[in-house]
Amino acid sequence: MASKRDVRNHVLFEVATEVANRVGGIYSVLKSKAQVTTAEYGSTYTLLGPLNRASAAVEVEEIVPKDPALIATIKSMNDRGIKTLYGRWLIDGAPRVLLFDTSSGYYKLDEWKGDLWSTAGIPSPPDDHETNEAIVFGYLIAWFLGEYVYHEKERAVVAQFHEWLAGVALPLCRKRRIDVTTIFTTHATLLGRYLCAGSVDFYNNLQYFDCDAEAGKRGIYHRYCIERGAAHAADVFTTVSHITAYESEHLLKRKPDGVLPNGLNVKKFSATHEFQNLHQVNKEKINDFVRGHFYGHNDWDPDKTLYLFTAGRYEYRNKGVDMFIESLARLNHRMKSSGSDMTVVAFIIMPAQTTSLAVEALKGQAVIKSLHDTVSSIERNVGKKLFERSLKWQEGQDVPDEKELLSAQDKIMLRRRLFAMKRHGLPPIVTHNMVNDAEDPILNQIRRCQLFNHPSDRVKIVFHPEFLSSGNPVLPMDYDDFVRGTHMGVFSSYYEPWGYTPAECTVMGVPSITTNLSGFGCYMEELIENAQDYGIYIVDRRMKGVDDSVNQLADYMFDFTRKSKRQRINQRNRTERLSDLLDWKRMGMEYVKARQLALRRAYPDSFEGDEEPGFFDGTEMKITRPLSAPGSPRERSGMMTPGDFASLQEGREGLSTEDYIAWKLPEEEDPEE
Ligand code: U2F
Ligand code: UDP
Ligand code: G6P
Repeated sequence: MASKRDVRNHVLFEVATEVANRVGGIYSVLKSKAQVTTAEYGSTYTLLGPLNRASAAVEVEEIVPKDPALIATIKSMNDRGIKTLYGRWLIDGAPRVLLFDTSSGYYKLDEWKGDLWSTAGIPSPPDDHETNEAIVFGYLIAWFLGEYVYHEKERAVVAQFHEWLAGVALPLCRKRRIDVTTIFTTHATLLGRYLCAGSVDFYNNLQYFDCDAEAGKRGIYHRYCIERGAAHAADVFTTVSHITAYESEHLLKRKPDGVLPNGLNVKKFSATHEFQNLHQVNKEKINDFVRGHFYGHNDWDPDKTLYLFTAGRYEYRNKGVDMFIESLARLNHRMKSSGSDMTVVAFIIMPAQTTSLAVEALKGQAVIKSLHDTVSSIERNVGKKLFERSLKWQEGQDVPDEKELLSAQDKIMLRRRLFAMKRHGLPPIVTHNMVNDAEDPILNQIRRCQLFNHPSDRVKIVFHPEFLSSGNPVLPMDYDDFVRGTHMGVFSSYYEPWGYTPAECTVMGVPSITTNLSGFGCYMEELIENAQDYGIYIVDRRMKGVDDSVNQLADYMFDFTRKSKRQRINQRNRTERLSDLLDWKRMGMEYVKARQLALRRAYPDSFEGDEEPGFFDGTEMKITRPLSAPGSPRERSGMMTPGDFASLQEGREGLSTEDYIAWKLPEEEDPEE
């Protein structure tokens, strides 16, 4: 390999299938990270992805490239029939994107499949569309990179690939000795996801799985080969959390070089308590929904009601919905037997197959709206009458009698509304008509646990089998606003490489419960002493038996119901204060280190004399408990989660990016109650 390339002024490409195209969590990663990466690289950063015309039309604005090497490369590919779109992704940071129309590369599919088999030993069955897409995309990327470094001879090129779907190019770069340095970042492993969704004791058996056989049994052997090939062919291999690093070591047979945790683009309000106000405003909107949904049963005090929720893609076991419902049943029992005057409404937001909104759910909102309209109209009539009577009042007369203010007609109208609120059955669990009501795992678990929204239940359940949107007539709120209005998010995942949902709660100042099997949970547990004080609760699903974990979750929720309003407000302040920890301004540091390591591995001569960056040496600061005085971070060293992977949060020396500020615990604290 040439070693003369300029490593300081290198060019960066990031390759993924979710560039300007939302599918899952990788889109969240790329989009939220864009701002810090463009701040660092400017025009030398380009995201490469497949072209999805529908979403590109909305998210991308076409522009003309300026980099001569890029112009020459695109032209050469266009001349051979490959269609591309170069533009700016219309998000914060406005990064440059180059999207490849994979359909224009299908004329070479058979040739490429043959080549993949002969050069990398990776088979590909004929009828797997997703894999075919991955192959065409991978070959287009390898083609692009090969041409690009032919035209760009001065600067070094770093290419970072996310997930197996973008990984086919990695073995090709290696085989063809393309003069780029590569990073492969996996956000989950295929086998991990499949094995966990079944009923295996995953974490205790990680060392023992016969990966080839397990992949074969599930019909994903060829995909597994791509994933494993990508992990081995990359100069630097990383994952999003220590727990996934451990998993990758055993399932992909390469120990990751480091961990690149996921950050968020934290938006600060100018008034620090603004997020508390937003909680109140959005909680009112949830109150409105609840009044409608539970019409005829609103016998509890909205001020003594707590909103808990879980949300995500419908992965019943992986996302821990089984455990959440079971714990809610135990919580219900404990609240009843302790005579609690609180009510918990637990929301489950997970898209499932539905046919339409349920009539009963629509009716609930309509009934309450009519009641509201009628009461407003009566209010106006009464006000008008009271004003008229008062105008005519003379000294010596009685003040107007309230009984005369309500007309017979008003009374009839009100009576009608009250009768419309009578209901024979219990308030529904689910807001939609389900395609598979009888077999739906969530509904069956609710049935098994007998959480039927009975008046005596202190825990009520609402299952909303669709992602939230402000255009929905039943619960008209966007997801972010909904989260702000709740009191706590519960994500009791069994398989969760990172888990954006609890991180999003944190930056919005909403406490959350996760597990020590989620990347985010482990990360926070490592970083913060007494995470609970900051509103980060972590259920032990690793060392405890299932029953004990369920009880621990129920305990956390029960303790939460016993907090006073003042305590909840305090806790939200502390939670929100952690948001800087999750900002890409800090998290992005790990990406910087991974790129440095990749350059060092490909061009060792350029780093002669420099000291190795203290990449993975395992020392880490911990955030202390929230005290009135500013906490002094505790020096600690040693292992993190299983697998002996140290954190990349070290080795700040020698890194030029001033932008990635060191994180500091904010100084002032609320006094403890
Ligand atoms: C992880 O979440 P993802 O957003 O990557 O999850 P999905 O988009 O559902 O994709 C998961 C994997 O499953 C595969 C797909 C991915 O490798 O190729 N797959 C498939 O093979 N067939 C299908 O029909 C659908 C999916 C992770 F789980 C989160 O915890 C992280 O927060 C997130 C970001 O790092 O990455
Ligand atoms: N989400 C959403 N609308 C909803 C519920 C969830 O957009 O109604 C988003 C949520 O904000 C988060 C993502 O879905 O960004 C789930 O990401 P996570 O990392 O928790 O899980 P993944 O899907 O990546 O496994
Ligand atoms: C925010 C608002 C307060 C409100 C409180 C309710 O802090 O600023 O005005 O009283 O939320 O908190 P709760 O936990 O009861 O929803």
